[in-house]
Amino acid sequence: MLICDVCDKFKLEGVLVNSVHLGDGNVNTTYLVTLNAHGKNNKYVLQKINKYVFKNPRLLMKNVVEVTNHIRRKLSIDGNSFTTLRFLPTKNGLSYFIDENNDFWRVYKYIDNAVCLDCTDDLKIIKEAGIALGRFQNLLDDFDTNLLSETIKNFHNTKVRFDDLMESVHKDAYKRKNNVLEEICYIQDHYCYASYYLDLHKNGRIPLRVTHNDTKFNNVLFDKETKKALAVIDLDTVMSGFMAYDFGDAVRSICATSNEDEENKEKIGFDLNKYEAFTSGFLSQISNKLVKGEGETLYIAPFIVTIELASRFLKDYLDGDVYFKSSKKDHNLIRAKNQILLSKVIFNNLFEMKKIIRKYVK
Ligand code: GN1
Ligand code: MG
Repeated sequence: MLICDVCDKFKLEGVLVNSVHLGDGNVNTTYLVTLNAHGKNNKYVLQKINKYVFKNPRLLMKNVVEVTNHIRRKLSIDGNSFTTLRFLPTKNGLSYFIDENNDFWRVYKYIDNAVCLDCTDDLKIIKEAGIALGRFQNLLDDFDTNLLSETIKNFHNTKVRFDDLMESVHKDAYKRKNNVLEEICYIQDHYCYASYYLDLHKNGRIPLRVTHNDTKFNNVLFDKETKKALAVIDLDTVMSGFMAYDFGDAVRSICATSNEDEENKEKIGFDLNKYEAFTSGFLSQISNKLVKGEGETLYIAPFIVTIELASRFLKDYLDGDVYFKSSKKDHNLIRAKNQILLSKVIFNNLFEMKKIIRKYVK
C-alpha cells in the first residue's frame, strides 16, 4: 500500500510531502513522514508492525497505548523534558489501521530535535541512557502488570529460548546444523544459567514488574544538542518481566566495543567504564524500588541476555532467517557468533561487574 494512502487513514494535518526510511530496527518497518499544512511541515513516524513477530497487533497496541498514557499522566505532574510516544488515532478513532494485506500500521508524533545512537564513547551520554531506562521502570512501577498482554510468549524465558533452539536443531530444515555444531554446544553448556531469574522469582526473591524487554541503546532518544535523554521508544515488547533483563540487554548493547554485525573477533570486547556509567545512571533512578537483595542479582544479567540473544540468532539461522531482518549472507550466523564471543568477554568481567553494582545499590 502507498505511504500516502496509509497516512490518509490517520487524523494527520496536511498533505504528504516526503517519506524516508527511519532507523535500523531488526523487526518493524519505520518511515519518517512529513506532511505540509498551511506552509508548515509536520513530522510523524509511521510504522508497519511485523506480523510474523507480533501475532496479535491489537493487544500489542493496547499495551503500548496504556503504558504511554500512564507515563504521560505522571510526567505531566513532574514537568520535565522527558517524554513518551504519543500515538495518533485513525479517522475511525483506532490506534492502528489494517490494510488489505492484513498489515497493521500506526503513527506517532515525531519527537523534534531527537536522535537515537547506535554507539558512543561519551560516558555522560551512556549514564543518561541508564537514567532514561531506570526512569522508565520507575514510572511504570505502579502500573498493574495484570493489565498487560504477553505479546510474545516467553520473550525473555531463557530456558524456553534454548529449548526452541534445540527444536530447530532437530528439525534442521535448511541443513545448516553442521555449520554450527560448536555454537550449539556452547549454548547447551550454559543451560545451567537459563532459569536463574525464574528460579529467583519462584523462590520469592525478585518480583515481576512492567519491563521494556528490548532496551537496546538505539531505543533511547536523546536531545540533539544537550544529549539529555528524551524518551524510551520501541515499546512493542513492554510486558511483565524481570528488571534484570532490561538492565542486562542495555548493558549488552551499550558496553560492547563493537556492534552486533562485527565479524572481526579482535574488535569484540566489553568496556567496564561504560558499564559503570550506565549502571550508576540506571540505579540512581530505580535503587529505591528494588526489593532486598534484588540489586545484587543484576550483575549476571548481561551475560545471560547475551547468550539468550545468541541462541535466538542461531535459531533464526537454522530456520532460514525468518524472524530478524537480514541484509547479507549468513547475517544471523554472524550475529550469533558475535554474541557468543561477547558473552565470553562479559563472563570474564563478572567479578568487576558485581563490585560496581554493589557500589551503586543503595
Ligand atoms: C530486535 O527491533 P529491534 O532491533 O529494536 C529484537 C530484540 C533483539 C534485537 C537485537 C521484538 O530489536 O529482542 O534484542 O533485535 N526485538 C524483538 O538486535 O524480537
Ligand atoms: Mg528498535
